[in-house]
Parts: sequence; structure tokens; C-alpha cells
Amino acid sequence: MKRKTISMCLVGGLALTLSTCVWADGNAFKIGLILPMTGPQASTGRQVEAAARLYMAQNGDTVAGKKIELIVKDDTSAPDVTKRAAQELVVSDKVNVLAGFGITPSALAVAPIATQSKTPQVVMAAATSSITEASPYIIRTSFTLPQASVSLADWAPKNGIKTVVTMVSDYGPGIDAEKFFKERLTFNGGQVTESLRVPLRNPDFAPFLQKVRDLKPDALFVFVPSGAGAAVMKQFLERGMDKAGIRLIGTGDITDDDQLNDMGDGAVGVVTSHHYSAYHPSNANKKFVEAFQKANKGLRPNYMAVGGYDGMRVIYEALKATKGSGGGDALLAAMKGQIFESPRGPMFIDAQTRDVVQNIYLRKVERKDGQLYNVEFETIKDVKDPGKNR
Ligand code: VNL
Repeated sequence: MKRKTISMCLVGGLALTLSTCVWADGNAFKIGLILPMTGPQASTGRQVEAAARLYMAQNGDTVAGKKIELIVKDDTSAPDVTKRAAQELVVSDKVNVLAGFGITPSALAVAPIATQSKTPQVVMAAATSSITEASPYIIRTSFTLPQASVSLADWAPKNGIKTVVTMVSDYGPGIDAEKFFKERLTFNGGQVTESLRVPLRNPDFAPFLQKVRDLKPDALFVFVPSGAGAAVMKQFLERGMDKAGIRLIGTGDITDDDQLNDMGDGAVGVVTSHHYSAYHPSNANKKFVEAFQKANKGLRPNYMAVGGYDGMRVIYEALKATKGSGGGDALLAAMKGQIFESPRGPMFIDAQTRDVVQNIYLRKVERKDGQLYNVEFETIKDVKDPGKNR
């Protein structure tokens, strides 16, 4: 490999000296970004990649004397493809960090590779609580479903919602959302009267929603992954479930900023809980949204984008702290405990759990300046993942 690089320099370098070539080769810092760029989760890949590139454009591509190289691989959200991509990135490309991971099964498929190769794995999107326990090399900058769900279960019974049917995608994050929402709602004196699980792939929500209509709870609590919310909203409204007196609530995945503006006025009033809204009223967020939209033909950043942006921040700062010379273990140590202001608000990487501690906001969909937004109306500060240490 090295000989090949040197000879390429000699042939193509002309004015370059040999030592410059060797220096340049050894000075790359490679980030392998594995994302679903095609397939059902493609919007997540697009958001995370765009945010990572924005971070690099704003902060430069040379850090502590190292040239940052982003290598993007499309895993189509198939975990066996994610695993192969990670192996190749570690063995052939010799990446310093693995990052991305659109869905939980993809993040889990890579955990053993991160452990064996001592490569930090920065999870920017996937959100099942247990992911960080799959490898000591995992750091998370997204969120967890228990984190987002419990605050809504505190809010609901105080706001006239006593009976709830839950409907979740039938895999890790959905099962987390169902479990933690139910447990907390029950503790608060409410009741989950039925728990429905919908397949992750090619879901048909119609029969499930019909069932909910018949059960007629005060509210339907929903978790579906980013990209699937608009379909649920459409069918919920088409069935006139709102008119039948059933309120739609959920984690913010359902009123995803990537799709919200196209959902129409039927979405107005839907209450969700989450860690990020494009409408979050801080200067840091206003700047982030403006720059993201400018760089991406007006695309509104969503919670996936902010996970990618902050993930790059964590990597850049770890590289700075290790003065460009750290291996996997040193980088990992420098990622733990980082505390900073994200476009989402203040956030912190808990050094013990390697998971994100952040505010969770209750939000209501409102029309603002002609556009639909999740408008935050209550902040629950510094929420740790309730899924840890149970
Ligand atoms: C996951 C969780 C994926 C929440 C999501 O969208 C999401 C996951 C792609 O852990 O698989 O919104």
C-alpha cells in the first residue's frame, strides 16, 4: 500500500518531494460513514450525510494537522450490508472512526467489529436504548426511545388522556417506546388498553388503525421510524379518527421535520415529545437551520441531521484533544464526557454510559410563518436514558 502511494507520488507529483508524499499519506484521518442512502430509510441517510458535510464545510477539513476524509457507504439499511461495509472500512480503508447507522439492526451488526478493532463507533441516528451496551466503543449522539417516551407519558394523563392504544414498528426502538410509555403511563394512573406492533418493512397501517378506531381510546400513541410518519398521519386523518375524538400523540419521529410541512393542517395540534425541532428557538439552531437549508436546496434539517452534525463535533473535538495522534482508545476517551451546545439545546455524552444526556421537549404542531412546525411548549431538562441501569 505504502509503496504504491509513494510511486504514485513520484509519477504524478512532479514538484513534490518524496517526504511530502509520505507525510500526506500518513496524515489522513478517515471517517467511515455508513448510512442508508437508498431504500426505505434513504431520507435518514440524506439528512445525516448533508449535516456531516455541513459540519466539515463550517469547521474545515484539517484538524490537529490531519486531513479529514469522509468515506460514505450505502448500506440500504440491510444489516448484513452494514457489517460488510464496516469490515471493509476497517480492514482496507483503515478508518479511524466508524459513524452513521440509520437503524438499530445496522448499529448492532457493527458493534463486534468496533470492539475487535478498537474503533470508536459513533451512532448518529439509531435509537434503541441497548445499542450502547453492545460495545464499549459505541458513543451515541442521537437519542433513545425511552428518553423520548416517558415525558409524553407524564404529560398525557394531566391533559385529559387516560386510555391509550400504542402502535409501534415491531423492532428495537418500537418495543422500547411501547414498554417505557406504558410503564410510565400506568404509574401515572393511566391505562394502555391495547399494544399493537406493525411490521417495519412495507407496513400497512390500515387494519391497525381500524382496530384503534373500534377500541376508541382517548389517544393513539405512535412510534414509526423517520420517513414513515406521513403515511400514518394520512391514514389517521382519512379514517376521521381525529373527528371520532381520538388524539394522535407520539415521539417526534411521527411529526418528523423532514415530512411535517407536507402533512397538511390535519397535523395541527398533534403533541409529541422529542429532543429536536427545526423550530427550536436558539441562535445556534437558527444558524444551523439556515446554513443547512442554504446548502441543501431548502431541505429542512430533522432530528437525524442534528445527530450527524453533533456526531461530527464529537469526532472533531476528540481529534483535537488527542492532538491528532490518538488511536481508537484515546479517541474514545476524548469523546466521553463532551459537553456542548447543540442546535437541539445543551447536550452531554455521559462518560459512564457513552449515551447522550439532553433536554426532551413537549411540542405541538402549529402553523408559523405559513409553515408547519413542532413548537416546543415545555422542557424537561437533562434527561438520561431511562433504559440504563434498571
Ligand atoms: C430508529 C429509531 C430509526 C428512530 C429511526 O428512523 C428512528 C432505529 C430511521 O433505532 O432503528 O426515527
